[in-house]
Amino acid sequence: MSRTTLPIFMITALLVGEDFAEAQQKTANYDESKIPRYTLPELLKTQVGKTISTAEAWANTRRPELLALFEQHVFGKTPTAATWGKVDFKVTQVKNDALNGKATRKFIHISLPEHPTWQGMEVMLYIPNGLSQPAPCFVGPSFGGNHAVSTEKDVPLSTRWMRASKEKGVVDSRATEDSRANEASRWPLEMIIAQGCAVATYYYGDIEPDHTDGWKEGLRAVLSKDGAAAEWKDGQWGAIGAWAWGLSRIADYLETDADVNAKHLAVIGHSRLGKTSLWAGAQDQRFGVVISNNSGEGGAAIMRRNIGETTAIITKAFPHWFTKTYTSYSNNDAACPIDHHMLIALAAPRAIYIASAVEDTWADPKGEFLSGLHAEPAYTLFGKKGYGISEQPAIDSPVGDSIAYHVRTGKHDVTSYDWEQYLKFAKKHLK
Ligand code: GTR
Repeated sequence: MSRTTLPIFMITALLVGEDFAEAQQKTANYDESKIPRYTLPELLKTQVGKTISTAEAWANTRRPELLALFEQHVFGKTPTAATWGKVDFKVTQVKNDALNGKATRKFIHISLPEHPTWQGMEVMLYIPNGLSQPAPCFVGPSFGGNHAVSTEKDVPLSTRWMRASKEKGVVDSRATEDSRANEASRWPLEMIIAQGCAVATYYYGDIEPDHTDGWKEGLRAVLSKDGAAAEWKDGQWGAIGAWAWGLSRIADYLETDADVNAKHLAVIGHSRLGKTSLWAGAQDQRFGVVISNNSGEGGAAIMRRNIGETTAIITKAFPHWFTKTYTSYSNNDAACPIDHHMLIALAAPRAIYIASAVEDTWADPKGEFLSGLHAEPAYTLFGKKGYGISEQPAIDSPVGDSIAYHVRTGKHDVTSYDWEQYLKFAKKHLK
């Protein structure tokens, strides 16, 4: 039988990675009435059945317990500082008249001197000029590298592995001159700078190429005592954990940069990098604001809803994003001791913004809304307010206080509408 005569379900079975996920987008369930009944694990009840009723008990008992559950079942455990050792920051360039004189642009090379086989990460930082005080700063990873985020032609092209994309000018898994600014619409630098905020970003592939075998060439293999020969075991960190680690190392650097107020950091990410930003924000409390843009399954969406992307699909398409154990919840979500409202609650009492797009049904906008709603009891313990409503709001009508949400018009993307909300939100909460 030739491949073209194979039935569709058999062709799908042959696909892997991004292609598999894309094929599933066409056949997934998008019908609310077909979601099986589910019960969410209780946010304020510990594993031994103790009810959490104070902020103190949340901080000392439930938060550490939930963090450990997310390590064990979803993202894997981030190694401790003793594993990676010293972190070196080298400011490799400072340009005082970036963005037509409106900003100072710095490049910072972050490396691990005790692990020289890791090539390190290249951070690009824009700081508004003319401020009388250190700037609050957004910290987020990019899909395409610094040259893709910025419209400035003198930003060095990343030389690392890139996902195949003709439209993004990627040739033989490498960026080319045609790759410049392909992500600029998602990073409206002038708008952010004009609001008095700084932005620090790095290419997620600096940590690990985003494919099933990528870890062998990335930080996870470098830090493992068995190197690329290691077999990944239950509970060990996946790629999302490693990318999130990169965000915390940027926070480390920012603590040394007098132009930035490292007490006013907002972590942000889109899609798989939104899952990354949530996990970075859950672990690292230096991020006073956490932003999830269309993070979907494995991010803000409730995993038990089985609508759009499911645990079964994501762990088959992208097993490397998670710890191995997560795959065992494929078609078995009810057995997982957590759901993703708990990931949102791990930001408490810090401010968190969840954003959906109405056409992004793959990411389950309603499930993203619900995780924020069901995270609210953790915020209440601290006297903080959540959405203030219990039904998903109308399109383009942001709601909420310390937990905020919007579903905007349009597709899976980051737009200036999203950024307008994030800027207002960050300025309100980073005080
Ligand atoms: C999709 C994946 C989603 C989302 C997205 C992205 O293929 O199924 O979970 O992360 O990729 O990162 O763009």
